[in-house]
Amino acid sequence: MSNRLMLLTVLVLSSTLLAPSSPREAIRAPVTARLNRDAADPPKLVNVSKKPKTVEVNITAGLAQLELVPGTKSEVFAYNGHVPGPTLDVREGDHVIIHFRNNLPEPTTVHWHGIHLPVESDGSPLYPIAPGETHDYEFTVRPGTAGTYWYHPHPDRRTGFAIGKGLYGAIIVRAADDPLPKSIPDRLILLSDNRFLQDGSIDFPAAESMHGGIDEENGREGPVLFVNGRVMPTMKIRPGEVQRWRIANASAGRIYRLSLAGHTMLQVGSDGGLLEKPVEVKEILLTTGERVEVLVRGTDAPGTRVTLQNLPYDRYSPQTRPADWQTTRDLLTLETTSERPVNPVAIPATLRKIIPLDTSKATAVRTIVFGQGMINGKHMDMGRVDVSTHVGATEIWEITNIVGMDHPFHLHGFQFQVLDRDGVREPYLAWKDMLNIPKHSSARIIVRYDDYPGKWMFHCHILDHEDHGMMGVLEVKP
Ligand SMILES: [Cu+2]
Repeated sequence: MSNRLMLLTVLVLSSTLLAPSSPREAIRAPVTARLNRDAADPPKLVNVSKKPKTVEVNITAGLAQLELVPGTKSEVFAYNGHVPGPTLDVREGDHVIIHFRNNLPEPTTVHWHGIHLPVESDGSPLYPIAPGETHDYEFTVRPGTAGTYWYHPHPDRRTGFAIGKGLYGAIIVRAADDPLPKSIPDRLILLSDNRFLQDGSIDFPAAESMHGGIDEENGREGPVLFVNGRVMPTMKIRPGEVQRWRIANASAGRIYRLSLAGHTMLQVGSDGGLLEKPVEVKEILLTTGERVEVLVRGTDAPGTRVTLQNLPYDRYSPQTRPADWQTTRDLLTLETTSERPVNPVAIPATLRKIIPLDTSKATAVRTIVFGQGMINGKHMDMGRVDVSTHVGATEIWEITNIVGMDHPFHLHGFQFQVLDRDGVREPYLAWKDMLNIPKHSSARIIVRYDDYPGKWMFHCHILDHEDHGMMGVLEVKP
């Protein structure tokens, strides 16, 4: 890697000078007039079951031609013909059955990111579905896990390609007893970015090319930023209205630093559902695969337009940092309508109780070292077990990033709690399945494997890193 990195450094320095005319930058933000479309939520999967507390849906992954960028057709991979895929909307306690068909020309899986489920339904690379094959994914939604999740393919070494081609969708798990007032509307904000060639095709440069090398190093990014598959859409809010935004990062490598100009947001949830108490935030750092739920209040005068922006965040190593990384990018417009003001709603001071996992019960401390492209000095081997444990065990994982770029950690199957970052105690309790580990830093998490024995994945969620082996296997024995 290091020789290649040096080579890349030279190439990037020279490519930076040439960048403005690069054909890979051909499609940027298209003409503004075409952009102001409503940030309509993606369609929802239709429940075909008549049984109580049962959700039965059909998902087919296949090829499609879609206008992702207005005025340009792209060949994509799509769930039920849509990018993003239709939203899976379920309730705690529901039994969920997904009849899945793979109409793609390559093997795939569906991973239900963040959902606590039997290992056979996790859609890890250990359970591929061949072209033309079908598979039923099945799980019961655990009480206490209401929140925002997402689903995407997780095939061996092809995850970045398959998601980049268009395979990603949201999952909303609703609570039996949500403490937030029912009058608060919720809006999905599913973030993604992509890169296109002039003919509209999605740009996946050859692995051995200079751009392919930069993608492998950085994690593939693109200049076109999408919210729910739309470029710079408009969302509306009534004066005084409070909206619940469910924000998910489905990008391959981009880490978002979100800011709603002039507004604070009230964070109420993270990956595994609600926090104990709302937290006022000015900006949100959202790593790949991560989710956050925030309340946004319409405090502006009718007709006011504000922008949700992505502020610069330096997750990169200096060698391959994009030339324009310091550019602030617009994601969506929030427009205050001239409708009559909404009566104020009271936000509860306490959302729920999260019981901290007991560090004195930990039976092992695992050391996980993120190097460039490797975990603990090894590349992924599906035949190897990297961490072996058993159902019921509580463990502390000490995750250290020894290199000069961020690596986001993801654990399949089990939500964890963050204990501390660089020795600084986590300020509040939350259930997490994603944790950004910034360059040259470390964090400690605690996890309990309550049930569901089997072989689970843990990995860096920069898709290019994961595909190139930055992944390990956790075996939870019965
Ligand atoms: Cu990584």
